[in-house]
Amino acid sequence: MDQVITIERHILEQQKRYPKATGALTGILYDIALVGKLIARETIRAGLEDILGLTGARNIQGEEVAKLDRYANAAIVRLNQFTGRLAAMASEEIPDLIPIPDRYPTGRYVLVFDPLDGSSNIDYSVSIGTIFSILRRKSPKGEPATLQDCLQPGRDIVAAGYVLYGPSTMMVYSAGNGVHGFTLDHTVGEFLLTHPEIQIPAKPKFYSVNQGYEHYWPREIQEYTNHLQRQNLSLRYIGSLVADFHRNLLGGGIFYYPADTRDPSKPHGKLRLLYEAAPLAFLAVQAGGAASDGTQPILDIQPTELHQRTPLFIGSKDLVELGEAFIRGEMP
Ligand code: FDP
Repeated sequence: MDQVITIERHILEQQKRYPKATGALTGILYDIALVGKLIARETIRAGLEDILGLTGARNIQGEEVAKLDRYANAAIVRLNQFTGRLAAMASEEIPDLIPIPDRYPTGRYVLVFDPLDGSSNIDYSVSIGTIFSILRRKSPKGEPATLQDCLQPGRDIVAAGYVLYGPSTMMVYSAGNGVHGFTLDHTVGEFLLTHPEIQIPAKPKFYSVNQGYEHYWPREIQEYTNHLQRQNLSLRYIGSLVADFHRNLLGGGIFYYPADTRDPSKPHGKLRLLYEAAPLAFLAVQAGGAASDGTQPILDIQPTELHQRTPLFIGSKDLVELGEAFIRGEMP
């Protein structure tokens, strides 16, 4: 490594591009890096301490809440609620908007996050991650934030990213000027720039989908998958969106989670628009890729609910567009 660049320095350099910046966005990104280190510390100790397993509760999605999920959610809320930078937060784990308590000042941004994506993998020591996006509030400053502050299309995201807890801990983010990846050096406790200006490779290597559900897919998705197999792509599916996305971001490929007929209560697939699909779509586009729900760019979707689901096709642009073509019935 020629030059050692910490995430703090990198974020600060990015801020200098905007002479009018107040430093609030920079502060939020710092805090996410910090909370990422705290969560990484807990994931490393999982198994040694009583932190594996389920809490016995179910979240808004009806999914079982793992203890680490609960820890990660509480850590993010606690660290961000008193800084005066945020007007509100929204989390996968919490049914409604998370207001900033009256005793603390409020700011110009909202933070939307999935504290621990892929959490059904925790007990098996498989990579998991925290996904986030930061938006400018729409409601007037000084008044309580509203749900509409969070219900903004991905095009309005100011910054987004994730922290991946894998063999190494990485933070990948974009504030609209490329995608940059940092690896946590545990010996000094710093995220160091290891992957500047990430671009999805032109030649894709992987396709990633839960092929166990193939029989529940519409015919065009089955045909699309058969087509990808004939392109000599390797199948890689971790079952942790953030880890699957990260691999394909660096290696090239597509991840998709289409709508299927397994569960009639989930006609739009499983993944959540606001804190899974939209932030990753923002990164994919910044890295020269694309993200679609099969008919339109993810970034164009106007959310109507906090926990709304969407089909997702994300990664290499050509493969995303090919998926859309199959869905329109235009097979090559
Ligand atoms: P998980 O249920 O473990 O939290 O969004 C949830 C998610 O994981 C994604 O991270 C992952 O890509 C997907 O669900 C896996 O779902 P399947 O088990 O249905 O493949």
